Amino acid sequence: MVKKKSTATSTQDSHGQGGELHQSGDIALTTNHGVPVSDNQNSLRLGARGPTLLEDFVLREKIFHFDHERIPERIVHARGTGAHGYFECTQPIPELTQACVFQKKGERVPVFCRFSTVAGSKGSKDTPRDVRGFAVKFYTPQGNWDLVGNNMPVFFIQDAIKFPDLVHAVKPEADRGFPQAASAHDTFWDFVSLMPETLHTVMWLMSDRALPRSFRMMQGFGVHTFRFVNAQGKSQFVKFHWKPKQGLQSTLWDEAVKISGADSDYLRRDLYESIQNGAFPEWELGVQIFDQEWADQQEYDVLDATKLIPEESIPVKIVGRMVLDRYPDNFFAETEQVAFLPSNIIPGIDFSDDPLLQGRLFSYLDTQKSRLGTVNFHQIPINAPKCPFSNFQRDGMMQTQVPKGRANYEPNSLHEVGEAPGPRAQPEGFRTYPSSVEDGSKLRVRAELFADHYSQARLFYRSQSEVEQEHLIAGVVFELSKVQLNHVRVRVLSHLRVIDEDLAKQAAKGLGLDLPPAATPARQPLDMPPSKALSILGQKAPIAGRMLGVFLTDGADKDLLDMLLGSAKESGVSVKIIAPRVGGVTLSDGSHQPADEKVDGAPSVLFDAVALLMTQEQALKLCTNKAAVDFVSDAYGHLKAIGHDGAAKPLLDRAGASADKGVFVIKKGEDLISKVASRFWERRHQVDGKA
Ligand code: HDE
Repeated sequence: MVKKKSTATSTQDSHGQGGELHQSGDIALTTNHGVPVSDNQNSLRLGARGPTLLEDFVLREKIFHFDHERIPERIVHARGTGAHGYFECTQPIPELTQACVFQKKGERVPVFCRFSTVAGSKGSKDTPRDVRGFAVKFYTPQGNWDLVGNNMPVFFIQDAIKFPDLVHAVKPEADRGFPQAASAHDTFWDFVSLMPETLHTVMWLMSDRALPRSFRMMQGFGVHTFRFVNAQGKSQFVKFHWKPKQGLQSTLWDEAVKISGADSDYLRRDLYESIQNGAFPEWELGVQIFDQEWADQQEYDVLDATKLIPEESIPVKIVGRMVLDRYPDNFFAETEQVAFLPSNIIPGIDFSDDPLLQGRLFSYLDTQKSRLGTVNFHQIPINAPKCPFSNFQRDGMMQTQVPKGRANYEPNSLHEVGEAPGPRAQPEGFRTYPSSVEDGSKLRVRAELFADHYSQARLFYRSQSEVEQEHLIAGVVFELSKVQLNHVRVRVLSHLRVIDEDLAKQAAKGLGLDLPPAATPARQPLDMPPSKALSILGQKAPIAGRMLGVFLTDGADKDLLDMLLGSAKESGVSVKIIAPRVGGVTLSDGSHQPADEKVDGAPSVLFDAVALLMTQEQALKLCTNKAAVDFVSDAYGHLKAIGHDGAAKPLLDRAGASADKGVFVIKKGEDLISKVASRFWERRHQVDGKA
């Protein structure tokens, strides 16, 4: 049920002598050079059945342009989707930063935000087990600020020099070209097993965080420590957090696998549909602020991107909100061509010496040149600042600006003879914070505290709820079962022992392997107090923004359907109607109800909860329809709420879905809508073979 934009123009149809359709109308179709085209169906030939002529400039231009339509995909984060919106300051913080976006309550700047997977290529699926990119471009009056983060607050490696190795290891294996978009293979885990600094992020990767139900239901993190600088030149450190108003939600692994078959565009469709339906996704922007003195007292190094700062040690202060309210008009022009640069910062924000961040400052600028082909990529509308920009950089491929006059150098004295001298430096413009380094020697070494590879992996594991720990262990067992090199599995287990003995035991049990001796840590890990904020299940799960699948047959109770739809609307829950055939059904009162989907095309994995409204006769019929039975058995197996009208009982029985707190007869719409965001975890042992 998506609203469509339409632009009506008049079109006249006619048919050519070969029966082909010709459409003419009031908007002229032209060549790229503006020549009106009379026929967009036939190339120029010598006679109706003769050879095509080289002279046909219309054909040649069209094919020539088509041949070059693709640009290189991003080397990582190739698959993504984005949206426009705004950032609004809700809590001014001039005492912390002079950044213009944080000065005045209620002040807004436009943003463009792109979400992505990391490992897969552009045509891969939306729901692999993977980190997600969360990149935001703020178009501020002082230039573009890009906060290029992820949905996890830590990263695999500590030094940019290891990034090509990490990416090679996780991408499809070099000789065979697979697996696509998956970390469950030898080379990734080989790398992990030899690089214990990866383990903290690997814990996140094996957890529910790597299986987001929606881009709208993920947190975002700037990851690195940055600096804020205020108007007096005083600086403090800052970590950035995005907190979704829609709450956090993940899919189960079995769901993710099935979603990728049912809808490989699941997450981008979800973003598109929610924006088109006016349910604009929203996040709060929060900051953790600390100074050098505090940083010096910690057992970990704040410049190490494999470490987070628990919210319990430094609370997250909410300073603004981001709303995404407009889907791009054109995917290629905007989402594909957007170029994020961590080096895009504005006065009031500065970098820290995090060696990963420092490497990124080079990489992104460099990669845009090879992806977008020109140093002028900043002139593409999606990348151009929305404030005036001018300097003496000139020319280059695809230059679209037409500078006037001869001032293309500086200093110049052309103003003395009345000519335009061009732009001049601004003393109040961006100034790098004059931080000092303790040791001024040139060295290829890591700072000592970077050697603690296990404390925060342990912190993360121990901060998960029991259910989440089960998922994490299942993730490790699944991935290591796909690893074919036994010595790699064994080496990973030796690291898990250092993280948490029980985790290692369960993983070894799941793999059917003996526990090897524990790895020897470079630095003894510490026990940090568990952090509630790291668990998804410990947090609120709002129902607004969720999706209900209503499976109907002929004769379904019209009143119950109306109650469900009314209650869903009131609570901001969207609904898809599923029927045995897409033409829809005839309801109990004889009215016709169209369907959004046919049951075979919309399995229950696509919904947060389901309703079954049918007659007993139809329910019995559906017992021999595999798609209908799977619809119910998967909803049950995935621990979702299943509301029904009583008549669906034969189908529930056939699917093995017995009544429990989550499988119930609906009397009123709220009965089901209030449970749309819940999973019935106590049911898991009915379906996981452990009962
Ligand atoms: Fe990236 N990363 N990255 N990365 N990254 C890219 O830039 C790189 C890292 C992130 O939606 C590339 O335009 C290096 C951390 C996002 O367009 C490339 C290192 C974090 C996106 C690149 C890192 C990220 C990218 C590929 C280690 C979270 C997608 C295409 C030093 C804080 C942005 C491109 C979008 C994309 C390099 C590590 C996030 C090759 C060298 C840490 C969200 O430049």
